[in-house]
Amino acid sequence: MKKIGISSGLYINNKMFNDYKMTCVANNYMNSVILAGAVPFVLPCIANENIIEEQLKNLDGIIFTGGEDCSPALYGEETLSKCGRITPERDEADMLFLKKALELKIPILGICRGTQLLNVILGGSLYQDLSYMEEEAFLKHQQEINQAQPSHKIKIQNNSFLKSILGGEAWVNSFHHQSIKELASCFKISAESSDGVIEAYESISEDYFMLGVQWHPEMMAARGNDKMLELFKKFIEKL
Ligand SMILES: [Mn+2]
Repeated sequence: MKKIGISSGLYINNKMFNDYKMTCVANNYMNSVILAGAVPFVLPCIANENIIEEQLKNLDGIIFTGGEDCSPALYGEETLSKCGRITPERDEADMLFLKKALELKIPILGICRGTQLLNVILGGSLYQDLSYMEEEAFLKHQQEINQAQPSHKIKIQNNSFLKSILGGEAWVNSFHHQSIKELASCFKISAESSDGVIEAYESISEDYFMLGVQWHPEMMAARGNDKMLELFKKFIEKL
């Protein structure tokens, strides 16, 4: 069975030990990978290149998961007032994971923060809040309904890998207040929402398979959405 690494974050959820950080990642990622027929391995958020290299050597694919905002310094901007919480230690660990994954040519699936992070590390930038877009996004991208419930549509580009999975249009959920501004030159847009938000991209080069999605397919796939499960299955088939 294929082995999929799943990036994680560091969180404090113990009042007694308020500097007691725990490696955390939502179970939906693991459940989606298992439902798609592969084996998940949680990658602890540790910025140590040697450890990361040893971990990645054994993996067939990596999922960069959702989480906090990326540090705007990564794309050369000062932090604006509407930027959310940033976690430099996670940024640093994720950067090393990406560097090694590219060296080892391990295919990557980015989800939400993961998608934004790959874009900024590879030379792109973000709107620190959707309200900073030149023409402000009019859809509700921070939905307030059940996480498995889709809330807006995306239009998917012809000739994209994503189209071979989801077709020309799909309903997605949405839990992001930032979005891609400049797309890194190694990517092409795979999907956009009707208000001009880049909702998915994929790598141009066949040598490095990367697919980034701005929504959370794992929340939908783990709760019975077969179309979104197909996204994980097709990613895993490609490995
Ligand atoms: Mn959205």
